[in-house]
Amino acid sequence: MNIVQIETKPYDGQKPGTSGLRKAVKVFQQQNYTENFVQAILSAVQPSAVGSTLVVGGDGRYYGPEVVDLIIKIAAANGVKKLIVGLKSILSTPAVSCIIRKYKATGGIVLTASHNPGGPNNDFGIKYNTSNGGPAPESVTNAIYELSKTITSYKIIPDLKCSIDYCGHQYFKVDDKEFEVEVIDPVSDYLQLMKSIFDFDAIRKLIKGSDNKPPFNILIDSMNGVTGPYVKKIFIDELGAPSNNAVNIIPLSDFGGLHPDPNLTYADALVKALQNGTYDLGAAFDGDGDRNMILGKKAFFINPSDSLAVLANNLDCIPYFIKNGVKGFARSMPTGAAIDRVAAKLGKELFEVPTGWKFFGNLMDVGRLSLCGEESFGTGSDHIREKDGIWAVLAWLSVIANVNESVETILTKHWKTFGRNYFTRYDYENCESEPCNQMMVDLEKNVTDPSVIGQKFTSGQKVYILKQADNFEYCDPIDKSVTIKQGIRVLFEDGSRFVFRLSGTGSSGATIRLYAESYEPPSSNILEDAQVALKPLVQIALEISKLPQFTGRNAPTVIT
Ligand code: G16
Repeated sequence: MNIVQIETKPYDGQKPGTSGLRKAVKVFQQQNYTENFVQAILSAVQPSAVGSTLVVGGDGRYYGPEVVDLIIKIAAANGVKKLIVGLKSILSTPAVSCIIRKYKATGGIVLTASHNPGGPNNDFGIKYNTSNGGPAPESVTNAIYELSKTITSYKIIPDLKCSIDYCGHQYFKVDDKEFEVEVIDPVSDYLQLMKSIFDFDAIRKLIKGSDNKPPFNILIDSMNGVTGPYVKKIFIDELGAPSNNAVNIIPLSDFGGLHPDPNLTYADALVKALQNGTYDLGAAFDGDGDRNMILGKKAFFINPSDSLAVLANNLDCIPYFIKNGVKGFARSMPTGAAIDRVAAKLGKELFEVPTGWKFFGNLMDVGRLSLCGEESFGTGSDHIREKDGIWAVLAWLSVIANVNESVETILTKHWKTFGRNYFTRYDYENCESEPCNQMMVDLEKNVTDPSVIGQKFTSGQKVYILKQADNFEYCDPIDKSVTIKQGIRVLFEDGSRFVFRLSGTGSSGATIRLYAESYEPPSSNILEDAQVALKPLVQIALEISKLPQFTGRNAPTVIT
């Protein structure tokens, strides 16, 4: 096999965002664009790329199989020893993490733009995960970016032909050394891991019904993303749910035109299907299977920040935690602080990290973190180093099987014990970048001016007194790396707060996220609609930030 060195020129903007490089498919299809980035990854992880084993797969979106083929040819030319590839390029993000860890691989390349729409006119993405199975830390992504700015050539074996349409081992001779591609079933390793974490018999009993108990009726929506085969195997074949209780379970390269983001706006079909009360629990996942949304009967919505807190308080329903114990908890800064109250009650450490799952990895690796989550519909534990949508549903089913109560009752009882952290997020998607950047600069300047401390802001009957504001900064307790400018927080005397940050996962333009939160103690008003409860605070956030003036938007694209 002949290795060929191809001359190339750098492209601007190959800077990975919150989780990898995400751009329009057409951007990745430009001459050498994808090749440059793959070469930059392999060069950045040198010398370990030489003789290394990498896991490769993605969410099944358009352009994935072509990029897998390129990765095989470029990896072989760069001295990689072995690739473990998902059949037909399919591997969910949690499965990649599981497989990297199980087979002690050097790392993995995940082909996904997560919850962004797919197809020839939509998005593609590439991210690198390290040997702990988690998204590469900024030291690695910065190194990749720096290399992408100066790249002059890449190495490839154009004649290497390798099929990923059947499972098995394929061997090639490159430079007198053996190069192996192993194509694997995407589901089996992940299924084994789930079986080692949860009590499948108990969940099966719940779903099928037993003694005098009727079946617990679930509806799972894979939104035509990668979770389809996992859902079929786990919920239908293994746990006995009727086959029509899972929908959109064939991965499609354009997600069938859906926007595979499991929230109340884009997963509205699930919301509608649950409204008439037929189902006891509904769940949806995003394109690559790491996000989850959970609904109770009649589409009772579980906010992800509450979901995390409920699981934290009930980990003794899950064999994995009974066996391994519960270390600390963590959430991203914008995530509602409901879990902080559980941590305080249980006497556990609580970490507040910037947005991005990669910030949880170090804490898990040193054994200080068991359960973590983010408001962006991410929940997970130290069983892998990615958030895990299917794991989250199995965790909820374990709790329900154990306490024998409905989703709504579990959550209401939780609020009655801990009080309620009302939480909402407003997204303003696809705005023009420049005015958004300016809004953030102005906002930071205004709210961090010492003269605003103590200032009163009134909306309707509510008066908020500004206590403190900053742009969130984080020093990793383990490697001491410092990450700055992670969102502008404005805190008020009564414990309410709002946060503004720009999304790091979009492929073009800018998305502003506004997060608002307030706390009501158990004896107080805990059953109000979150939108009603938080409206005055949101009003003030819009006023202080002048968002409507900067963006020309009078309403958000998505409200959670
Ligand atoms: C990614 C990260 C998450 C993070 C989210 C934030 O999610 O993996 O840890 O919470 O981005 O997105 P944004 O920067 O748009 O607010 P995913 O599911 O897109 O990989």
